[in-house]
Amino acid sequence: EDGYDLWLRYAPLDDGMAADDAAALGPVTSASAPTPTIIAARSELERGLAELLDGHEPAGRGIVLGLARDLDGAAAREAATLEGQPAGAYRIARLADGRILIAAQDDIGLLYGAFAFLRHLGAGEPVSTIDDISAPAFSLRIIDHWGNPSGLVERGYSGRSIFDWWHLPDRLDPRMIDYARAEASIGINGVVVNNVNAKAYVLEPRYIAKLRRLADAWRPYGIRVYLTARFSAPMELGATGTADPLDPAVRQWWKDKADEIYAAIPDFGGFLVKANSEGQPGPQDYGRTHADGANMMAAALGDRGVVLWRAFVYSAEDSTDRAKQAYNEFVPLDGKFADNVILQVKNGPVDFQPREPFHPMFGAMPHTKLMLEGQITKEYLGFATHLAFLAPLWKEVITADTGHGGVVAQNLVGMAGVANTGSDRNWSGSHFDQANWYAFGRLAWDPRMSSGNIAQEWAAQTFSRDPGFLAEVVPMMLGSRQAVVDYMTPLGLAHQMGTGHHYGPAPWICDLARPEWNPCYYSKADAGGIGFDRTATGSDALAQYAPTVAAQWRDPKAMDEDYLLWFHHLPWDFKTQSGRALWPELVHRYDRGVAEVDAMAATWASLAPNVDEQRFEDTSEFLAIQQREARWWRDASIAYWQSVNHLPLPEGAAPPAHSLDWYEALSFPDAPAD
Ligand code: BDP
Repeated sequence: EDGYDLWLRYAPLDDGMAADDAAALGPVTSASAPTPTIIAARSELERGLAELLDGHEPAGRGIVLGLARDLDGAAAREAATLEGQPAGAYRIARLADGRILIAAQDDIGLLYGAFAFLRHLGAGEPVSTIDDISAPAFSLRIIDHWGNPSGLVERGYSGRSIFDWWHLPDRLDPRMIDYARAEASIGINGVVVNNVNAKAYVLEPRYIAKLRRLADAWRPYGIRVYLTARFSAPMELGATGTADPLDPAVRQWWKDKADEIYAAIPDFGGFLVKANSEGQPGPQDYGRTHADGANMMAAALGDRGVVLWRAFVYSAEDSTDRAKQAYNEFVPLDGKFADNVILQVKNGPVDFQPREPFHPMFGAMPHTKLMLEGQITKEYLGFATHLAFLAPLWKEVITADTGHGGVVAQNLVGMAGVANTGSDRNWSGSHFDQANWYAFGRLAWDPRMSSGNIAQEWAAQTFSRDPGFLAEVVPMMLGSRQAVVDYMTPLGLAHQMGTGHHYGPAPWICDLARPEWNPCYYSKADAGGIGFDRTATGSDALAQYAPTVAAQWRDPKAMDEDYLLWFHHLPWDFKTQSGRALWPELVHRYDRGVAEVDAMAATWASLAPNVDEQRFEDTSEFLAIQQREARWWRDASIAYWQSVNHLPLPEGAAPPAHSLDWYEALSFPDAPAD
């Protein structure tokens, strides 16, 4: 058990259940002509059932895969319930004659239905109770890879890139098929294969050939490939003297490039673009707007694909409040983007922090398509080492009321997750980080799913269906992200991580060239207090939210304190809702985080009988690191705040293990920084 099989482990059901299920199941047949996707669905079912039933011969009526148009009688009536549903929807039903029907309106729906059926069985549901109809909430369910052609992955903590660019197109790593199975099993239908900080040369013909090999391999699994395109590519590749989006030669170059890609890959998804952000080129270099740039690329693609234009922008010119910049640049452009442009907006206004309020652009651009970008790889949450289940983080955002009519999820056309996969045998760098990949896909399919249900079905398939095990591991997962928030950045603090690598505490950093690179910029801690005033007396970022939303965060005495210091600069003796003053409350939250990690480690230790030795040990070792590092975060942070506020430790609080100097002197030359 090395984790390679992910949640597609298909571990044998216990004997009684396997016998019952086998009695109710029979051979897999297809009512529809075999296409590569239908063949993939059948073979996944056959493979999964053989493993789950573990030698028990299916003796009942068969499992029928069928497109609605190929079915008749009772099966057709069940399939008709899918009418009007979007691509990929499926229906799983038990027919009166005992057959199991997996029906859909398109091939990919059959594959999704096959995976769903195996998921139900894998989670331990008896065949007799499985009855499912499901459709994806969003049409775009995308994974963004941040790997470079060299094989290094920016913010990757699980080895090298999974893409073997060196040997492509001549050799396709068989892992690419397992990868596609995994993505399809959670409904992912698009993969951006290269870093947002892209090289121009990935648009050269030799890369298009590599991409084509991947596209051909993934097509049966419903996955379209996308490329990050560097805005200055025509210039860098020597074709034009400018990258100005209004220049006819530039426009023609992109059009020709799109035609060239579509000739090789007829279902190419489109371009992802990071423009005028962190030094990347973009339309503003030519005095043009984001809309000018995005629309130029959109015109090149036409109705064949989409431009995913990132809204993650911040510039040195206006660093009064980095959190305001994307909204300021993009909201005035509402309605100016072409139909096939989608703005890809990070979940929060700064940058994938352990907790941020939802991005104020959500709901604020009614005439523009938006999608949410989440980070599955845990750049700011302890890399792959710390256990933090992220479904609660994403749920917090997608269920937030925008105040513009509806919750965030209702304002989206898709979700994109920054991958945490790599060449590590277990794909994600740690076993529990597989859960974040899984959860992202499940939420992009159905944002109404609860974090608890997702954790439960993942853990049952990945580790053990034992109810006693699940009763322990699911709550442990659900509390894990809040634990990280508490020991790293409690009460709405953000960006206190070390420079460059973003691992470990560095609240004292205050001397970097650009103000918004410094942790002290975000904490604004001084002798008088701590926190970023984003009310009208400060940056007034609060005004970017709808009035009802702004109102809920305006009063520090009454608001949800999880966002307290995000929006308010408060004196150290400010009275919090617990009755404690801010300083002891802050210390209390750090301690709570540390205690929670200790509890997680104790829970895990008690689960040894339920988990195979290798994965148990791997996870135990990481939890031990997390216990130590949670203390490091707490102690270093408290030591620094004390150097600023000169306050004694609250009664009963343990003093930091070392002096502030000791923490400041630590360095991490070997931490993966990019
Ligand atoms: C930041 C990462 C950086 C990415 C950037 C982005 O530190 O490596 O390039 O996000 O999303 O969080 O473009």
